[in-house]
Amino acid sequence: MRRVLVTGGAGFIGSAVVRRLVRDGWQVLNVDKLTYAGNLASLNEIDNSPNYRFLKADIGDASAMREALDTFRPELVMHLAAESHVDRSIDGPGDFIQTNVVGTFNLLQEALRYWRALDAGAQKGFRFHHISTDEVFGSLGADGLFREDTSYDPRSPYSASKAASDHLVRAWFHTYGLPVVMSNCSNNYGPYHFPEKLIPLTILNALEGKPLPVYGRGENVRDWLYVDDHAAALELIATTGRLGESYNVGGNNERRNIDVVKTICAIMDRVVPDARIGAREALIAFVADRPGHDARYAIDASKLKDELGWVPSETFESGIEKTVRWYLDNAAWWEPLKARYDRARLGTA
Ligand code: NAD
Ligand code: TDX
Repeated sequence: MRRVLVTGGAGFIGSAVVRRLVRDGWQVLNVDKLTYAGNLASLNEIDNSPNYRFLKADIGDASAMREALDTFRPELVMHLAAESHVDRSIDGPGDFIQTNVVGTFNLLQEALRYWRALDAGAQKGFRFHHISTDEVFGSLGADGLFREDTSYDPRSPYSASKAASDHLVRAWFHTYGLPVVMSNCSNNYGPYHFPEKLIPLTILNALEGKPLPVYGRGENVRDWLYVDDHAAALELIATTGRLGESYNVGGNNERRNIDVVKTICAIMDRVVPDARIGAREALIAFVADRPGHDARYAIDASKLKDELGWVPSETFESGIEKTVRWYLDNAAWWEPLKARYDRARLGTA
């Protein structure tokens, strides 16, 4: 049976990847520190599977990573663990440098040591897949798309830390021959998304009749991809992507933030009308802009389509409807997280 070590598997995308890999017959070891963003409840549907194991550990802990690799003996490492929220990186960049840069360095060192000690056959089959973001490419004007050869131009502490990690991974391929493959994806959305991010925050505040914060004038554009489409792309890239290559992942779903928020309001008004709240668009509150707010992200995913045959299965319209309905049906998952998030925002936590 194929064995994969996933870092960050208790997070939003990592949990979608773990659920998918277990369903696809992989033996999975999920290594996660369980920061505020890690949540084992996102793995309830597979955590009784004999093919799934969990290890609470920090990717920055060399001896823990060494032991995990040596005892589990994976043929694939999928590295998703990261600090992921741009606003938090502005308020406190230290954790981003520690996990995204130093943690990735540490994991690369341990993966290299593990890979070098494998026999020739196992060495050939081993891969390290580094999962990254389109934010490393910076900010687009009205035209153009991010391609794999677009120059790096990160602008937030988060994207700079992810760019640094991408450079490290490439260096370990060219310098030491570690068999790596990389991917850079656009904004994900879908079930199990932590309620600090735009889409779940908007859904839950709209449900509760609270203000819907839109930064600046809401003109910034993001390219949205349903999380399960990303998970499918990641399994494909991890197993069949060319070594040393990177693949851009995106769904051709560019939307201005204000249009995303209005779309969610319209779905909520239709699916859960509430006379006390009325039309939810009235809840939109334009607030101070994010410092250094990137204007537009948009992905050219043609390399992934042409080489590996990946295409997304959800449109933004189908995916956002599914996502709203998931949050309405899964209050037990988000209620404790949202309550903690609201208290922290109000400074009462
Ligand atoms: P997330 O914040 O939801 O989850 C991150 C997970 O990593 C959490 O479970 C957390 O506990 C764990 N973690 C954090 N620090 C750790 C450490 N030091 N050691 C071990 N585990 C640690 O993030 P996400 O949105 O699921 O993103 C996953 C990956 O995908 C990240 O690398 C991110 O940069 C990348 N990415 C995210 C998006 C997106 O839209 N969310 C888009 C493109 C790429
Ligand atoms: O309250 C809000 N109001 C608002 O207008 C929040 C939280 C966000 N925004 C804006 C900022 C962005 O333009 O919405 C857009 C999306 O914001 P986030 O959900 O914070 O995502 P973003 O900053 O684009 O980054 C996400 O996608 C790329 C992930 O958090 C990253 O980990 C990933 O790399």
